[in-house]
Amino acid sequence: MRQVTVTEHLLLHQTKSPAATGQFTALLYDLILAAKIISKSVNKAGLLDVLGGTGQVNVQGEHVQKLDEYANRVLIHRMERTGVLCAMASEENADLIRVPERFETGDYILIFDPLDGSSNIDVNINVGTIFSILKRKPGASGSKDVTLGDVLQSGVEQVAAGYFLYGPSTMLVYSSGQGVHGFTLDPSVGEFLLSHPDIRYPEQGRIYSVNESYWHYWDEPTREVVNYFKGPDNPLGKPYSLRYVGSLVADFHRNLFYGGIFMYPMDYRLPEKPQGKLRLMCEASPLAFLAEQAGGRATDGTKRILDIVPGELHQRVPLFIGSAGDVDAVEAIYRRHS
Ligand code: P6P
Repeated sequence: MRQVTVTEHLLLHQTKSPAATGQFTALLYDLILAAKIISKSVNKAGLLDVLGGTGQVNVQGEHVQKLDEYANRVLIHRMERTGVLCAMASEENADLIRVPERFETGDYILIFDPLDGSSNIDVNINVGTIFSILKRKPGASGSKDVTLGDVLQSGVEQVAAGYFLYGPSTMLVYSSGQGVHGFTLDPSVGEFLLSHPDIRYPEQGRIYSVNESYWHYWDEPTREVVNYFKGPDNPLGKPYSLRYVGSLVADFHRNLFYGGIFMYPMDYRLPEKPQGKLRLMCEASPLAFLAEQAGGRATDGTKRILDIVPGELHQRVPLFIGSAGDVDAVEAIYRRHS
């Protein structure tokens, strides 16, 4: 296949999406540089002193891994200098990250989970960086200081979204509203090259991904949803295969190619997490943007993920995401119970 770099692919598509400007290309270029730096450390995690935890607990109440913290620092350092952002938000930071006065700013807002699935790093399982790109609303505050109101936008407002997957190879999968495209990092030239143009979900799903250990904490409709995929009464005519890595980006990526559904329902295990574990703005929304661009769907069980307007930066949502027919089936079951 002729080697097409991300920049080349962007410029080609940019002519098709007038909303994208040189600013967007610059943003993605710096995001890719940050990912290359993170990828280098992830791939040598066993050899550097970056394994294990820092002993700290983050705003999510989760143990911060050294590589989490490192990836977060790399992204903030790189992206505050990109000159096109007015603000950032990270899964690792409680508050909005404003771009310091000494740097050029622009109209874009970057929201990211620097290293999702990081609890798997110590055992060499895929982890990923998830990102969501928004634009400051026209006529917004206009002044330098971005308000939270500028940032709390529904997923349908995203200009672009994607993820880097650090695994046997390092991949970038992203969409700027013109389909979903996959690029694989060629370490010998240090470039992401187009390897999976126009990714689409297979019509018929055959994999379901959920942590069934929470069975006793689910309500009746959720148990019926899971039974639907593990039983014979579905369009496949037999039980779907259960695949669950415990790393959202890895599970999402596999289902994108093989067809199926990833589920993280709400559960009653932890009173402070009645809406499940996954975050709307830095996990569910960006992946929902990709899912819909690839012909799939994403819901919280009753509402389209992209239509949910966040009430706060780290809002959590139940997530059912994947092949359209599978997500439709989930909503039909919850509707029947409501
Ligand atoms: P559980 C990783 O910590 C993560 O945020 C996602 O990457 C993953 O899908 C989920 O949590 C796994 O959570 O409760 O099944 O261990």
